[in-house]
Amino acid sequence: MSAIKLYGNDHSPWVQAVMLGLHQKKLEYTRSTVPAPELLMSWGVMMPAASFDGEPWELESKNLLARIGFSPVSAEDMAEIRRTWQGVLHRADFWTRFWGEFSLASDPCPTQPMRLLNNFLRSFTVLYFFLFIRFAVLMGRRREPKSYGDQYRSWEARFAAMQGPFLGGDSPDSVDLLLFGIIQCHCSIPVAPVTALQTDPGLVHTRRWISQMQNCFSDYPSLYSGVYFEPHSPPPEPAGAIDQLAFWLGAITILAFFWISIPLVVVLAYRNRKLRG
Ligand SMILES: N[C@@H](CCC(=O)N[C@@H](CS)C(=O)NCC(=O)O)C(=O)O
Repeated sequence: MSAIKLYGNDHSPWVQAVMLGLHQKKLEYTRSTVPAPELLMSWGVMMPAASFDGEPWELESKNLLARIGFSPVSAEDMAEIRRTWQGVLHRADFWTRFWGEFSLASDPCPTQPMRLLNNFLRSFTVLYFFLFIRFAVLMGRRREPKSYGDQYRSWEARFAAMQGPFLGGDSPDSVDLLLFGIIQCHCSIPVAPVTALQTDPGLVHTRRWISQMQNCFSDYPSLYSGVYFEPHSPPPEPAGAIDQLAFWLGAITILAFFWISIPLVVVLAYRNRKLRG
């Protein structure tokens, strides 16, 4: 594979899984936090999406992982992975925290003018996800479990029974990457599941697996969990001051033009749902 383009923000669990996979396979790729026009026209701001060697953009993290050489994921495993996403709707409890953390997750483009433009434009995707989460909360989609540790019980049993250090054996495979991607998401704007994962006495093997994943990805630049789990590591490099400024200018602009940006969010979200059935 000579050219891989990835679209997505590293706060997304599914984007994280693909980034981890690309990192593990040592595949070179470019990433943008702004969707290419043709992608925006077809799928809105849905992430991750990747284009391999100039081919049309493809969606679905598990398919993208399969495309770069990881194993297929069963529907049962996928459902069990998704169950560990509880708590994610708390990310937008405080708008200052939500927007503040996203202001630090810079677009990675190496060329400064392009990066500034992307940081300006990506504020729209942040508005999209902010409204998306607030709407889900408003519609009563957030359920408070007795313990956020419970969503990891079935995984704890699997971690206790596994032969090698990872579910994939000697090295992480798709299920490790997708599951770890969700943990990166929980840690990118820390929510209650992080405390449960740190302290629940019944999640000893889960914590051991997290440490093994962190050892394996010690040189991965978007490792948000390193702050919370051993072996500890610093958080990802925050955006520079000018990049943050570009992001906030973008945020102010889209809020000033809310009569355009908010209906656009609604149209894109609705169309995405319709297209994906
Ligand atoms: N099944 C997809 C899920 C991707 C997904 O839900 N991405 C979120 C960001 S974390 C998104 O872009 N949502 C936009 C929307 O649903 O309109 C995958 O595994 O890639």
